[in-house]
Amino acid sequence: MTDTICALATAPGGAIGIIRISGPQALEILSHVFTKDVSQAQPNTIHYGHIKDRAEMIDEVMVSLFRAPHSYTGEDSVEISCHGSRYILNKVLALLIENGCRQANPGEFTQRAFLNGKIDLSQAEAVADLIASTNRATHQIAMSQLRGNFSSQLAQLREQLLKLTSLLELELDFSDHEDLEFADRSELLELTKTIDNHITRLAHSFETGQALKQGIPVAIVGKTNVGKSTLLNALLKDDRAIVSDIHGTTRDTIEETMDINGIQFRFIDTAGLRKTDDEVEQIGIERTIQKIKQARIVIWLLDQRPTWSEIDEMHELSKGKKCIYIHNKADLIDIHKFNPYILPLSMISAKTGKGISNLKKRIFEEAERVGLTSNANDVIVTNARHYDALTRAHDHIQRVIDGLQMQLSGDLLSEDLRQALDTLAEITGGQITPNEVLGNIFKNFCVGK
Ligand SMILES: Nc1nc2c(ncn2[C@@H]2O[C@H](COP(=O)(O)OP(=O)(O)OP(=O)(O)O)[C@@H](O)[C@H]2O)c(=O)[nH]1
Ligand SMILES: [Mg+2]
Repeated sequence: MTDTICALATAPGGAIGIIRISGPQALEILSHVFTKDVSQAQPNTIHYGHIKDRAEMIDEVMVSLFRAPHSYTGEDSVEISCHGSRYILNKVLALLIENGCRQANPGEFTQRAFLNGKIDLSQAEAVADLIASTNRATHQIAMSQLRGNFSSQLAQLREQLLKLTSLLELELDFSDHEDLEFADRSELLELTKTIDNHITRLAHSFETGQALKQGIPVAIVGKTNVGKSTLLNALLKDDRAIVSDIHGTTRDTIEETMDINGIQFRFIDTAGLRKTDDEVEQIGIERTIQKIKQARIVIWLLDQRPTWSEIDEMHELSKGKKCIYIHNKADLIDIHKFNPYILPLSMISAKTGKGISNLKKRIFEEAERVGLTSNANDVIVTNARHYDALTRAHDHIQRVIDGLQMQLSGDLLSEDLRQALDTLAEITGGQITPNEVLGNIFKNFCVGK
């Protein structure tokens, strides 16, 4: 990392555009194009001046100076706040390149922060997640990961694995001394199981992480014409789906995301369930059944009292799902004459909007109940690379558990232990990380980060 890199760090079109420079020559190169020589200036200072191309003034700017190792990248760095004109920004970048900078690759500043030991790999990935976060939940997860909560849990697992390794090694070193007794094997087994539980818990959080990232899937299902599409529109406050009194209006599924209390939900309007000879409608109904399977929460919408066999059918189709039973078209019901259902359910009118805000509250509470919301310090795995490593570490630990139970000797277990350690180290980049892995991680970053 002997070269000095530069890039535009802000999205084009704003009033201000920030250009970042990082590397050993950062301050010298800036001084070539700035009205003031800042090559010997104090770190953590801001300077007013002009960017110039020989005699021509390009822009009036503020520059912030940072010195290694106290900067984002851990190198000497500069941030130039220019006016946000595309012409100015391109001109300043061209000037910097002309004076010895190289245009940065996507994520290269963060990659340097990682290589200089400012953050570990999972924290670097959290930076990208933070930039991509669109709601409170994904923001909180990324923040927690960036602050090192995940890293410290991994460090704790590493410590326990090392302890286990040393206990097994001790057993090996003194295995000739039959009269000496070492760590009780059942204690080793307990420790291994504790480690495995922790790894499994982290791996399982991936499903929650995915749901929070992509929106918790909520399927709106029921018979034809009960008002599913009207409900989707009412939830979104948007005329998204076609509504008509013709049975079987919705054929394909319609998905839209929406925020409730900072959690993203993905509502899925589906084709109404009924017996039909229409081939296209039949395909739609099959999709409805697929969507029920993929959903975390199922809203069963009704507009009349269901029969026992219909109730059985609903239970059968949505087995294992969180179900919310709702009676729609409350505006058509004379509440005094209404015969209550066998199912516990609430009333709404998708058409008038009555009961919709209560329904939203209820949906949020159901998500909370199944552990789909997040708190500031929760560690929730959202990254497929991390999930993959955790799953592999779990497999190795599982083999250690089996081995301990079969009374295998320590040397037969140590290989799997070492593999588990290496696999977990891949997450934080503690092991030497191959270039292609690094390339894959950082290529999805924006330039300038
Ligand atoms: N009075 C009243 N009518 C409603 C209400 N909700 C929906 N409707 C009407 O019921 C009819 C069917 O509504 P849709 O939303 O298309 O029903 P759907 O369940 O999506 O129907 P399919 O797509 O055919 O399965 C339309 O004429 C709506 O205007 C309501 O709360 N009250
Ligand atoms: Mg519909």
